[in-house]
Amino acid sequence: MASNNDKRSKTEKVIMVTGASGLVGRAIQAVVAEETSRPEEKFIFLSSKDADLVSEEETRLLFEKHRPTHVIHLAARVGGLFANMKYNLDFFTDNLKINTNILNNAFKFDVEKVVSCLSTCIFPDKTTFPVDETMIHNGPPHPSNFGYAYAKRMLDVMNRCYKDQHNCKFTSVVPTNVYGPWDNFNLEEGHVIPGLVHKVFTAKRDATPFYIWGTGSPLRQFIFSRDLAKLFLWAIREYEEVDPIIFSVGEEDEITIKEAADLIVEAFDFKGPVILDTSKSDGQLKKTAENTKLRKYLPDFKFTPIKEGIKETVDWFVENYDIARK
Ligand code: NAP
Ligand code: GFB
Repeated sequence: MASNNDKRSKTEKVIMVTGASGLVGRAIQAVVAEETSRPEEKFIFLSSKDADLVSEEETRLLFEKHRPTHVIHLAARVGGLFANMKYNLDFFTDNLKINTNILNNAFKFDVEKVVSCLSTCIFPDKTTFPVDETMIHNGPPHPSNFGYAYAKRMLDVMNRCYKDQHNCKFTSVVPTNVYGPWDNFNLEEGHVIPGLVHKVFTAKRDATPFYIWGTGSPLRQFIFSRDLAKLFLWAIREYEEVDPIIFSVGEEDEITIKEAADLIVEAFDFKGPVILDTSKSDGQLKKTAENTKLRKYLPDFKFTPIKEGIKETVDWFVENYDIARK
């Protein structure tokens, strides 16, 4: 296939970002806009309106049109615990097709580097904690999201196959639960922090109780979307391994769902009743990850404190209620 940089200067990078209209993609757009511009880098931010990546042909046409040298691959069927439990099959088939189409075309179009996105929910459920990058395939994931988890594990498998057979530099990063502006605040589809933010907003407006689903005791490590965006840009520019790398706050920053809810209640200055609805599932009780490998590369990277990140997310939702996904 014609090489990418016939007319381009040897150093020019065309960085195609799939799934750029979502939580993580919008944060990457914001960080790139804030950064000192790098003339050798040209970013192309895409959404499903540009192409349905489940379609092999639409994906091929996208690569033909943009001829990227680098790809940050974020696009995926994404959802919280309750969406995963309801649509395990769709999360498996859609993500398997999307990821296969991206890597196959990245190879066909001579892409120099692909950084894809896994998730810490793909690690085995029955394991020792904290988990590290070597443990991804050590047993079944949690049943609530095994469809999504196996499709994401296959991304790592394909990266290794492309390295093995064609010496491609296709790699992946493994974030913990992400939150921030532009998240999906839909109560059925969304993740816990946007779900709780939406529910406190409504409870305060309507003077009704605020319901936290489950017991509130499961533990999570939350990474603010802007921090993750900075780490993605570091990875596409400097991370040279095919092996995955976990992007997470430290174990010491792990909090319970109830503690996250308390921070959201505080950010809204909500004074109404807070009720735990234990008829709802808790899902995975913990998925503690360690970030030793990241700290080896970036010992001084500063994560946004959860209290600050949650306040910024609450303010964003209040200001953008009309356009927010909900
Ligand atoms: P999101 O807000 O739901 O955004 C998903 C993005 O993917 C959107 O830009 C969407 O485009 C695009 N997309 C979905 N289906 C597509 C399709 N068939 N064809 C083309 N584009 C499609 O998701 P996110 O939270 O930013 O997640 C980004 C990445 O991080 C995903 O790979 C996800 O698995 C991973 N991740 C997320 C979390 C988390 O807590 N959110 C944690 C770990 C890993 P439209 O806007 O046009 O629909
Ligand atoms: O973010 P979340 O939906 O998914 O969090 P996971 C679920 C936890 O939050 C459970 C509690 O313990 C729920 O009981 N929770 C309390 C709520 N209130 C709410 C609420 O209003 N909405 C939601 N959604 N949860 C996902 C995986 O697991 O993690 C995905 O299923 C993905 O595939 C994501 O990997 C990062 O953290 O349990």
